[in-house]
Amino acid sequence: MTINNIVDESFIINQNKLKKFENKCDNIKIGIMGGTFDPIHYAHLATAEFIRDSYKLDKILFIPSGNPPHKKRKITDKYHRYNMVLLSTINNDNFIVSDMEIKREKSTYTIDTLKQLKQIYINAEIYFITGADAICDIETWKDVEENFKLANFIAATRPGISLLKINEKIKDLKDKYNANIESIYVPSLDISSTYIRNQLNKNKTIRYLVPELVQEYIYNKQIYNNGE
Ligand code: DND
Repeated sequence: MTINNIVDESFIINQNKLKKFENKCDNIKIGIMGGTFDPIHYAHLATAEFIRDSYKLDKILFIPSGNPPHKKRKITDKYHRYNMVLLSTINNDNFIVSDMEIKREKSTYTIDTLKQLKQIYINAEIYFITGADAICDIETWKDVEENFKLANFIAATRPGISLLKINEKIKDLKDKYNANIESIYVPSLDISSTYIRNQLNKNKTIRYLVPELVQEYIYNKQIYNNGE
């Protein structure tokens, strides 16, 4: 089977997961894993799984950003990034991918996503998952205070940023915005999308850093080999 066939199959499997989920989403806890995912890697997946288990979340919705306004560099085509998230989640019934930000033409802000999620999943409780770096930058996000009103936030540790620093930031956010936010220690995986792109630029290995299908997709589509 070619990688394009596997993407098509992943799309259908994901559509079925979404349909089933939307019919049965009352009084459930949904974790949201938003990201540029350029590319998605095992630290994203392990963090999401660890938090799903720790917080007894029913499902994790992966939401790849369409046009992330916070990224200054040129990012990879959104459909490639979306396809790689599909390929990464095909084997996990608890992981579902949403294309709501991919479909949005304008800049993708979390506040718009949370409002949309609240309309779709009316009686669900929403937990937005962020890594330590994202939580430290959260005050630069659009309508930061409103984000905190619409969702609980979970800030995961990430190599290089101590739990102490995260907890100081959380205290500050709670004081300023009355934010519902908690930190969680997740097993450290010192992997980043930047590191993976650099490895690819240097024609070096990315094996065991990303799911095999993602690696195959990257090589097949020849992304990340043009100095970006
Ligand atoms: P990133 O571009 O940082 O995602 O975006 C994270 C989320 O923030 C997305 O949903 C964005 O839409 C939202 N955001 C950012 C800026 C402004 C606004 C919204 C706004 O509304 O104004 P990455 O693909 O880089 O990473 C995805 C997640 O995984 C992040 O939370 C990151 O911290 C985390 N992560 C790790 N966590 C633990 N260990 C590692 C990690 N690598 C990435 N090794």
